[in-house]
Amino acid sequence: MNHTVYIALGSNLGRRLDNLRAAIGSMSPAIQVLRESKIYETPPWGYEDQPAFLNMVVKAETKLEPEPLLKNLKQIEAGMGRENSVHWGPRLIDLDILFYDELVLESDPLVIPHPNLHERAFVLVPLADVGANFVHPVLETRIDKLLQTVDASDIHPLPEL
Ligand code: PH2
Ligand code: MG
Ligand code: MG
Repeated sequence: MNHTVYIALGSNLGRRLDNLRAAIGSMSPAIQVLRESKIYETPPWGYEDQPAFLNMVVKAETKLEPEPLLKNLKQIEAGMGRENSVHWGPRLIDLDILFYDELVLESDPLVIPHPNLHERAFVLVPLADVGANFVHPVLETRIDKLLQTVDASDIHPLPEL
């Protein structure tokens, strides 16, 4: 049984673009990336005294259940040298599960949909590239509609290479 998942990627340390690419390349063969958003440079949110991020979102298909999927993403973060970082602080790579089908889950290591994603332009802008008509299963609102409620004026796509 295949599940559709949306995964957010972020990096604001080191070679940020390489970090995003390496993380996608390191995903388990059980995670099949279907679509990649554009890559955006975004001002730091939450804790502002840190470098700008690159953010993107991928849409993927996987047979992995949520916990093994999270485990694979955490392994990639650790393998790329991410240290246990300050809450909302700088990181080499951050991989967050945004949605897992229409699942609503509130377990200890894992909350799906990702909390507060609807308030974050750095998530909604790339998410709309790959899932504009996906309906947030808790808010019951389409992603493109949620995007209209945030200020995305400082979220800029990187020029295509
Ligand atoms: N991630 C955070 C905290 N703040 N700001 C931006 N622009 N992009 C992020 O990915 C980000 C953030 C915690 O994961
Ligand atoms: Mg995050
Ligand atoms: Mg995270």
